[in-house]
Amino acid sequence: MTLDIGVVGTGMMGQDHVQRLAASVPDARVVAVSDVVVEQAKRVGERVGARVYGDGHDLIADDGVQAVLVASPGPTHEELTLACIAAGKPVLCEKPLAPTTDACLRVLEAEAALPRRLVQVGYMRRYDDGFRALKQRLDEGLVGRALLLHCRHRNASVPAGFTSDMMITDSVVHDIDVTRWLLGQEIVAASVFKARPSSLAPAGLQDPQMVLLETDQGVLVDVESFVSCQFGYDIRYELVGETGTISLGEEPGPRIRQQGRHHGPIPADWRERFGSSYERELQEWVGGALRGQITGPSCWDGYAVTAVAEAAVESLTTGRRATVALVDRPALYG
Ligand code: ISE
Repeated sequence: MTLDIGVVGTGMMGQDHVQRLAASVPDARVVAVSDVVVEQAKRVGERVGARVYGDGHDLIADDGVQAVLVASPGPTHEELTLACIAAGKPVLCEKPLAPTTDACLRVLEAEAALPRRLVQVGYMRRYDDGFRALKQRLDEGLVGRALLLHCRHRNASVPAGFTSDMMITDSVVHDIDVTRWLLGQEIVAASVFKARPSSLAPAGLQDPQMVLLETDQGVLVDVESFVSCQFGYDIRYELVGETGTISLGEEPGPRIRQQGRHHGPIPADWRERFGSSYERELQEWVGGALRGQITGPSCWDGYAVTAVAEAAVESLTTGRRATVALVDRPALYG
């Protein structure tokens, strides 16, 4: 069986997904693409023989499209995901589910009225071998109960227009998702601390930031968000349990010892670091959509992550600890 997919948005991530679906997901076929920049959609569509639209809603309405991947900018996610729900089509929505909790709640309410899930949110770190091994060891009780989680999230640089809020809403959202998934706990408060800004950060960017998250079971999580680190894409975790620690990402690639030195590669960006996670995310999503069972990050996860990010942005603005209050979890999300 093959899943005929329409991809909305052919910018950097949309192009990446189209290429990956074509190259690495045998059960998928990209049959349509859309972008407000139609010329770009045409260029991307031509490579895979897909129909081309200038409006994502027309793509969703196309009877030949069985499932939709939304990779357009965040503010468009709510209306496009709602349109997929109304059309009864499975949708993989790139992060965030939507930029505000109110918008996420509207999507959540629409999906929660259905008998089964249609929406998956693109938090791809859950598909990474290292993150999965970390979770498995923790769940097996290897280091006892989790007490602390240290996360480092460093980008070499960011594009023009990247703001201090986006260091949370675009970057730290991944660490928020990993925290909730890894620990199986909700985050109840966020506090953001401003470090001395790097002289190499774009003017006006509060970079780096330290984000402190508190979970409902008292685990403390610190996230270093540093998006002008210059040297590469550097993602590291250390989980501190009662009897030991589990760490991840210290040596992301092969380590070479030669001529009195040791060195190794550092990924340039997340597409390189998480390439195999994106691949597995797409493979599992396509398999799930064909079986009618979507199991990846849910609308609930998308909503909870945005709610925590909103609290963290509030803390960045006010300088005070901000609490997170979630609505009751609908039955659809277990
Ligand atoms: C980027 O938009 C992503 O989603 C990456 O996964 C993240 O690590 C990076 O910091 C963001 O800018």
